[in-house]
Amino acid sequence: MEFILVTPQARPHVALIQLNRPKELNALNLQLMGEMRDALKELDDNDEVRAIIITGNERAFAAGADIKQMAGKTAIDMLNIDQFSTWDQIRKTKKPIIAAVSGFALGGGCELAMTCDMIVASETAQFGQPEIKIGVMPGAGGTQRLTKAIGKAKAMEMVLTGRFMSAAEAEKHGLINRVVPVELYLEEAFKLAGEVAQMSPVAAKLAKESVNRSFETNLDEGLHFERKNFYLCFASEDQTEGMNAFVEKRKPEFKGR
Ligand code: DAK
Repeated sequence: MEFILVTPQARPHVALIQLNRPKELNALNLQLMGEMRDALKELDDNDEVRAIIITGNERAFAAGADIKQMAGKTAIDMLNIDQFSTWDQIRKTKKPIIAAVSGFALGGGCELAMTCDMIVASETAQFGQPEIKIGVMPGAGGTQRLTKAIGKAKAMEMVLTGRFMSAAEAEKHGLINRVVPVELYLEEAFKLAGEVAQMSPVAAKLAKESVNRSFETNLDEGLHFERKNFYLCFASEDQTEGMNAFVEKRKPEFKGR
């Protein structure tokens, strides 16, 4: 891996992926995104990993797709490169992913953070979809996920003007989970990931899938989907362990089976 650093056991059962193109503010070139896709697939298949953190550095989570790499492309180049399969693969990761964001999370960087399941931000984080300023528009879910997270008015303003949103504002409008001082944002993400990693990995996967389904379907279908996943939990050893531990007044030991 050239543009990301992967630590499968950064903390017990918690993996860390760090974007590592600091000079380019972690601009997401094709190679970086391919590495991200492969790393997530590996971590998703690794039974020891129960939660994943994606982070950048203090100055930038990611300042968007690599504009220098995109600048000369034609529509057919973009079609043939088919970046969407990479982004779709990221979206299909079954384990919970937390974005730990400091500094710029712009364009594809904001979209990458929103593809994650939760976002912890530093006070210096800035979110934005500034593609309009370079003559395009969001292409990796920005118009959809941002709108669902913060509502039409605010999303429209960000997408149409390219205006950045501060971490405080992003928290106020429900885009992110929490804001902490810059020296604490990664630690806070580890804390949150650590909490998730203590839960049943089976239930966590099924719950993540069910919450995400709510974005894709109507209430009736969503409830139906939730119900099936709820039943499926009862096929797991973790369900037996979790309920027995409660009755026996002890801490459960989940195994992900
Ligand atoms: N791409 C390439 N290089 C970038 C970059 C980017 N997005 N952002 C920053 N850099 C580079 C700068 O060119 C500069 O490099 P050098 O000149 O030193 O070689 C270096 O990073 C430091 O940046 P600045 O000198 O500009 O630093 P400042 O602090 O002055 O400004 C900034 C920081 C973040 C405000 C500024 O760099 C900026 O405006 N960056 C561009 C932000 C942007 O427009 N982002 C959206 C890009 S479009 C898709 C998936 C995703 C996408 C599209 C399709 N598919 C699945 C099909 C996504 C599209 C986008 O994200």
